[in-house]
Amino acid sequence: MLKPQITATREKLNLDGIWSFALESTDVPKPWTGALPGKLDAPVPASYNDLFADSKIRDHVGWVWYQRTARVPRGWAGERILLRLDSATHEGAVYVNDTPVASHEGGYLPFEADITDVVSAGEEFRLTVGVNNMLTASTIPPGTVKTLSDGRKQQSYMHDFYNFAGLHRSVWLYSVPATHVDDVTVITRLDGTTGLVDYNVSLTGDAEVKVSLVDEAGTTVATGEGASGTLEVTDAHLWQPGAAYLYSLKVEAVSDDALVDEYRVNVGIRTVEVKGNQFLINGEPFYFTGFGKHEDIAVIGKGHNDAYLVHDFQLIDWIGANSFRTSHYPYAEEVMDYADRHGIVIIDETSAVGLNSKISGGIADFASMMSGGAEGEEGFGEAMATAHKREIRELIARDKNHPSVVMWSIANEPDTMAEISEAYFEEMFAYARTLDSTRPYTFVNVMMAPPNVCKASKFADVLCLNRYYGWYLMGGDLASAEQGLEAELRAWEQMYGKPMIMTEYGADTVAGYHSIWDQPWTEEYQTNMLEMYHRVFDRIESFAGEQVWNFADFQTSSGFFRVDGNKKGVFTRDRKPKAVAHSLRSRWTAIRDNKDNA
Ligand code: BDP
Repeated sequence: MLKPQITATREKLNLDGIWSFALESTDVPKPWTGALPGKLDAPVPASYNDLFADSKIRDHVGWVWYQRTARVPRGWAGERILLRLDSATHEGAVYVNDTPVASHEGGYLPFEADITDVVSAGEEFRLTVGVNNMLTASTIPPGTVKTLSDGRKQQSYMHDFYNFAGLHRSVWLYSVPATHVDDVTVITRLDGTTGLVDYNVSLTGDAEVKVSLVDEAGTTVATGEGASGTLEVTDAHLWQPGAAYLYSLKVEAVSDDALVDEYRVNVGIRTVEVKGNQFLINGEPFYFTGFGKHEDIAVIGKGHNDAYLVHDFQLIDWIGANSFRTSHYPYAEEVMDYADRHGIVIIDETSAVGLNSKISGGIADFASMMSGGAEGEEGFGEAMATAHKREIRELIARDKNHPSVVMWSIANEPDTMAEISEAYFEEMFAYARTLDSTRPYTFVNVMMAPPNVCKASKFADVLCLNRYYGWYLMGGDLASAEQGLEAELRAWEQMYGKPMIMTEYGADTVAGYHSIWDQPWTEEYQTNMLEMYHRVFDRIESFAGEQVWNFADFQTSSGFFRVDGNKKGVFTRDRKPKAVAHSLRSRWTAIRDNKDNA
C-alpha cells in the first residue's frame, strides 16, 4: 500500500492534533456519527490510556470515539479524495458525516477509504473514528474479555506489553488523480558491480508508465518504459548496513504526452540471502547486533513520536548496534523510512504475539498455573489462521520496498510444542512465501520448545531464539546458565545447521540497584549475564546475531510479577543508560570497527 505523498500530481493534508474524544457508552453507542457530547479531548497520534486521570478510561474495554472536522482543499475538485489512517489499534471504524466509509481489523497497519463521493472540494465534513481495543480469540494478537458480576468488562492477554490503544499514528487526507499509480514493487539484484532494479507498477486507469532512477546527487542513472521492467545501474552504490545509500525511483503515468500521475519510491540496492549457516547481505556475512524494541513511551504510550524516533536511533548508533526487531508488531512507517535512510537493519515482525497460553511475560505455565487451564486457548484454528494471514499480507504489502527490512518474522513465541502448530506453521510459511520470495522468513522460538520439541523450526530459514538462562531458568546461577545455554545452542546447530540469532536475552534490572554478588535485578547482574551469553555466542559457529531484550524498559499490564512494567531495558523508559549499555557499547563498537576495517 502506497503512502500519501506530495508530488506534481498529488497533495496531502495532515489531520493530527487535538480531536474530541469519548468512550462508547449507552449515551454514545456504536455507530455514532453526531457531534460527541462532553469536553474530553485527545491528541492524535497517541494512546489514550495514560492521558487522563481517570481509571475508567484507562481500563475501558471496547470502542472509543475520536472526532474532528476537516475541510477538503478547494483545489482538489476533480481529484480522487482519500482518507488514510496509519493505524487504529486494534480495530477502526470511520465515518464521514453520517456515512460509514471504512473499517479495519489489526491495530498496527494502515488502511484507507476513497471518500470522493461523500465530500466536496472546499467543504467541511465531520470525521468520526471509532477505535476498539478488544482482543479476543479471533484477533491477532489474541486475548479474552470477561464480563464481571458488576457488569465491567475485563481484558486479559498473553503478551507482555500493555494493551495501549487509540490512534497511534497519523491520519491523512490526500488526493490522487483519477488515473493513478496504485502500487509499486521494487526488487533489487546484483550482477557483479551492476545493480539490477526490477520494478512493477500497477495503475488504476489507462496510461503509459515511465520510470527513472535518480541517485543521491540528483543524476538520473537509468530510465525505463512500461509497467514492469529491469533498470541497470552500472557501478551501483549499494545500500549497506551502517552505510545507507538511496536512489529515488520516479514513476510517471503519462497520457498523450501529458503527465497524469507521479509517485516516488526510495530504492536501496542490496541483496539478502541465507547460505548454509550464514546470513548474507550483499554477499557478505552479516552479524546482527542490537535489540528487540517496543513502541512505548511515558504518557504517549504507543503513539508515534518523531523526537523519540531520532533519539532512539542516536542511541542505537552510540551503542554500536546495527539492527533491531520490530517486536512484537509492525512499527510506524516513519521508523521504517528512517532505518532505510540510516542503514539500520530490521527484522520485521507481525503482531502475532501471545499465541501461546503456556507462557506469560516469559514465565512458563503462568497462565495455566493461575487459571488452572489454558485460558485464551491458542487454538491455531480457522479464525486465527485467517487473521494471521491478513497480518502477514498487509505487513508485506506495506513494507516490501524497504531495503532496511532483511527478514520477515511471522510470529513471536507461538506454542510450537503443540502438535497442531506443525500444520499451522507449514501453512503460514507457505502462504508468506507466495507474497515475497526475496527475503528469508523466520518466527521467534520460545524457550519451552527446544530443538527436539519445536514443530515449526524446520519451516524457518533462520533460527531466532529467545532464551532466559540465568533469569527464568537457573536465575542467579550464571555458571549453570552458561552450560545450559551452550548445550542447547549446540543441539540446535547440530540438528539444523541454519544461521541462529538470539532475538531475546535479558535480565530485569532496576537502575541504581547494585551488588557485588550475582544478585538478579542489579545492574551488575544484567552486565554479567549478558557477558556470559556473549562468551557462549562467540563459541558457536552458526551464530549470526544477538539482539538484547529490550532496548528500553516498557509498560506491561499490571500484575504482581512486574513492577511498573518490564525492566529488561538496556536503557530506562526515559532512555538513560544502565551499566550494561557501556559493556554492550564496547563489544558492539569493536564488532562494527572490525567490520569497517575488514
Ligand atoms: C518473552 C517475550 C517478551 C517478554 C519477555 C520477558 O517474547 O515479549 O517481554 O519474554 O519476559 O517471552 O521479558
